[in-house]
Amino acid sequence: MKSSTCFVGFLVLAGACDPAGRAPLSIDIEISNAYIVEPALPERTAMYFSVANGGDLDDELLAVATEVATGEIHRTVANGDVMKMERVETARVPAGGELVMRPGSHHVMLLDLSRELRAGDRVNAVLRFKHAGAIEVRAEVVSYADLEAALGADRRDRRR
Ligand SMILES: [Cu+2]
Repeated sequence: MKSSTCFVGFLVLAGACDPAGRAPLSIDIEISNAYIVEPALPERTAMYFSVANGGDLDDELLAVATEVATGEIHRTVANGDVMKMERVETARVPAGGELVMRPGSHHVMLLDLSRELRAGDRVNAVLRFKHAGAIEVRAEVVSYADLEAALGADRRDRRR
């Protein structure tokens, strides 16, 4: 009897957001710095965010959907001297680590935008993870210069 009660409790913890991260196999995914660049071309742009994994399980970002476009997960790779981007199926978020999207690295391409986006707009998005499931975020549309400033400032803040 006692062990079955524990087992149920464990399952609940495994699916919960436990900031203390003490439960076995806890899942603790936190999204920050969600930005979309004000599009230079009318039909496409890039989205960036950071995913911190405070849990015990490696997780994977599987898909990104927004109210203005479906997202493709991309990464930028060096091909000799040429930087090019390629689509990837998933992006890994290691346990105790983070996935930081930024220009020149991982990003989400938003293709075939359904409406015009201006700096200051907010866009609802759903990020889908292998273990954490669906997480809703609200991304702010910013100019490219403001994106660099926001990510640069955040990087300084994170130095310990
Ligand atoms: Cu891309």
